[in-house]
Amino acid sequence: MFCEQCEQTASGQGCHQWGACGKSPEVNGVQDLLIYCLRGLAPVALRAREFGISTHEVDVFNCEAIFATMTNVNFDQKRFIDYIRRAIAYREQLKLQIEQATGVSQNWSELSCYEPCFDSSLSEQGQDLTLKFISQSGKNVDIFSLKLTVLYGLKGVASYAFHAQELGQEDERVYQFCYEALAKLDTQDLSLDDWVSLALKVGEINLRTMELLDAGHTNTYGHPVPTKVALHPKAGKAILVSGHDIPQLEAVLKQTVDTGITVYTHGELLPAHGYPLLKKIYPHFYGHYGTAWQNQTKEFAKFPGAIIITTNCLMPPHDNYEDKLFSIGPVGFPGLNYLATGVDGSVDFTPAIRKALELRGFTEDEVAKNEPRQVTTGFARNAVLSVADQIIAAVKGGQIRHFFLVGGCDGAKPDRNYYAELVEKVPNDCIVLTLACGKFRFFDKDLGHIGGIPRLLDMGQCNDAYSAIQIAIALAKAFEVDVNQLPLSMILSWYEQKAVAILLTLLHLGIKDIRLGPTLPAFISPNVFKLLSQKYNLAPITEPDADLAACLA
Ligand code: FS2
Ligand code: SF4
Repeated sequence: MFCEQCEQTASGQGCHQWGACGKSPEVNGVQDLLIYCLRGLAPVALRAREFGISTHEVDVFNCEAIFATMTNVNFDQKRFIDYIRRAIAYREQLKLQIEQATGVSQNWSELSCYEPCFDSSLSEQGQDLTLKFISQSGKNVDIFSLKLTVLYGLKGVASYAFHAQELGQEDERVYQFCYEALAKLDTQDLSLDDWVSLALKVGEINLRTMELLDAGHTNTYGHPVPTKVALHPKAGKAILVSGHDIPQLEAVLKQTVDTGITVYTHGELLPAHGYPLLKKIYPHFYGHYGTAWQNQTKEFAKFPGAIIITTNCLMPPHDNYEDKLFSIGPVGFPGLNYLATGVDGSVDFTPAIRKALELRGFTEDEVAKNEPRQVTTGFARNAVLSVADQIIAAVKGGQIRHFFLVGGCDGAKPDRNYYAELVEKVPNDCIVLTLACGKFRFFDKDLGHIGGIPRLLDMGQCNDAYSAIQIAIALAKAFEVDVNQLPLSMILSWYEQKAVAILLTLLHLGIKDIRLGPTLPAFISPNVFKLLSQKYNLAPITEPDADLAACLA
């Protein structure tokens, strides 16, 4: 197998025997085959679009299928075989529609005519095709590195586009680009500069996609407001919802009204508490349980209710909680309870609700043992910019010296303690902005206030990088400087491909001096990294003291 798409890739060089995430070579092979089939579907979908043929169903499928191949989303071979069948069926259906529309038979590339053999190992076919892709592209390591950057960034874009369309937010440009980028992976004649431009284009399209998702969330649930979230449970039956999918969280809330079940968030769903309409409509939407994804095997085992995982990051489930864990959408694991999406796009959560009612829930005794604890979330762009005057005055008056955006993914590696240590050491006259699951290393720290402004501001999920960007742009405008001249340092942690897309967005915006860790992506070749450091001063994290000193210099 060959996979180096995430930060925990084996020995920092690539998973070749078995995925460090738990992905088997067989699953990796069918994922590769699916991507190959989607690359063959892409030129057909682009041609169909030229002839005005509607591709909407295929557009959504394309995003979902790409999303399923992201790290910690789906480990179930059967589901990938189904996606492969559908990719081929959509491709052939579109070809037929094109021929009917034009009246002429079309010439298609070998890639767009490829038929997998369903009677022999699809996984081996995927592996062979990947070896071919490596040998075709691998002659130039830097171009290969950029091709992987485009593909991995595209996975992030597709996942956000999938979420945005669930909320009715779509943009033809995003779908079109997904096909264009997939089709370009097949080209051999692009220069290094062309590939750099394409990687930055992924970042540009990702910005638009995150904007769509932001509009979907804020139009549906209102702009986030600072909200205190209980970290201690309350007595009674319980459901825990993990992942990133807020509309699916709402569907759970809707279906549990009057059941006596209390709904908790886990991981990247913590910021959902900041959306005022969810809180207003659903009084049983109560608190947050647990921390970041890599702690789920311990946290899920202890949770005394049903658990629903809506997106990444799913870890291979352990026997002691597998029966109360349910997945939906693109998420899957062999043998895991899967709640399929109906034709109307809805999920029936009855089996999870039934399981929650069977389980004991939190007992009074258990609750009494937990000290009341809470955190505050909801400092997205509207909330922060509503006090922009106060912030600007505090910066001008010297009360606020610097802002640190410490955001991104968490993971199991011990060197991720860097981020907690850095936040602890940030001087008292500085503000820490944070987002995504990396914050769970310090999210409950009391850093105090500067003139009424909390020193730790949780802006939301990874996709709320959009909010952080809007705040930076607004502050730069207010100070009449370029974003790079703001007293702002970005210290990011990456793990999976949503983070790759976000990094490309920041580079597309010309943001410089980003510090990235805990390690650099294995798929970035030394020359490509050199190029990015020269142009953007992108640098690896070092030690908290040294990095803080450099940022404040
Ligand atoms: Fe965290 Fe995992 Fe958010 Fe990433 S829950 S590392 O996929 O998307 O951030
Ligand atoms: Fe390895 Fe990450 Fe790929 Fe899993 S997703 S196989 S850990 S590189």
